[in-house]
Amino acid sequence: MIETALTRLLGIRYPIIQGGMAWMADAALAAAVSNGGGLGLIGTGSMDAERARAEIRRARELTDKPFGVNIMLMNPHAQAIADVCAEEKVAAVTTGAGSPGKYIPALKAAGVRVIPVVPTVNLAKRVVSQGADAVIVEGSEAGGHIGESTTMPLVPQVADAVDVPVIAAGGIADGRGLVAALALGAAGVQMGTAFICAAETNIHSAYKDLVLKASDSDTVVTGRGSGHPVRCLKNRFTKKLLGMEKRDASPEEFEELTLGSYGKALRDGNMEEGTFMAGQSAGLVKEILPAAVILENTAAQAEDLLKNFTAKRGITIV
Ligand code: TUI
Repeated sequence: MIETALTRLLGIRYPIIQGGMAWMADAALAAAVSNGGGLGLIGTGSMDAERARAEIRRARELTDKPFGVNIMLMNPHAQAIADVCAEEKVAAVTTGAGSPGKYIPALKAAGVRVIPVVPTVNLAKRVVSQGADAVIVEGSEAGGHIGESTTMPLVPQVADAVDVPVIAAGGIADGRGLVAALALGAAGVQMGTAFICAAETNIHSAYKDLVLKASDSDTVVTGRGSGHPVRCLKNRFTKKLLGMEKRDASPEEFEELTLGSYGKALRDGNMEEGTFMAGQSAGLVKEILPAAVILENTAAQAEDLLKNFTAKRGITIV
């Protein structure tokens, strides 16, 4: 068993948090991850406050383990959802796509652990000074909305700069990634892409098939020009978007095209017009497994590797 500052902070079995994937991470997935020993999250990026409350209550019926809520800060309902999280006293809130300072005091007063996703050392320092209990350091290998820096150099720099547990995210989908994260100074990992293919994730099967078939070079970042970089699986739609970026298409043109493209991927498996967000670790995801098995396999591989590291890697320390 790998116990870290993260397992102790949240009272969970494995040092693994599920990504807060908007449109995808509902009560069923969150409860499956929490029942499996990780921290499950309800991704509220596409919800309003009452829908978020309903999902929280549904998750409570499905698990008696701690679970959390991800608040996507570009969601116009972010404040109301934060209020609901405080009222419902969820175990933890993670935030993404913005700076969560104004939400931290009320959440902490309600006993909610606040764990912002940060893409830079500066934002990590700022949120810790504002009271964050831990930070998720997300490199640009991750799927969805991303920052600039990659996981490998970013995690140790944040670990050196803050005195709260650091959770590494971006490019991690197995026990080797977990061990690497621990070596970089993290107390655990967040995995999103690995859970796209959890049996409990309720999306169109074509989405899961795309992830299962993906190789190392099958993701691409769109929107770098517009300041909203999003990593997703390559398809005809991303080709079209990148073409529009080359000819400097207007923001309105982009909005018209991208609006609804997430639903088209998740609900309809529409390869022509869908945005299939996924990280570079898609190439590591090979089968559909229950969330509990994904967690168990990751932790077991990490534990074995940590115990027998030098022998397994053919390293002799002379
Ligand atoms: O939030 C994510 N990943 C997401 S959110 C999302 S929903 C969406 N869909 C389409 C377009 C945009 C969003 C899909 N994937 N990850 C966490 C994350 N947060 N990555 C980067 C950041 C971030 C960026 C800037 C966090 C803070 C930040 O702060 C800027 C500031 O205010 O200082």
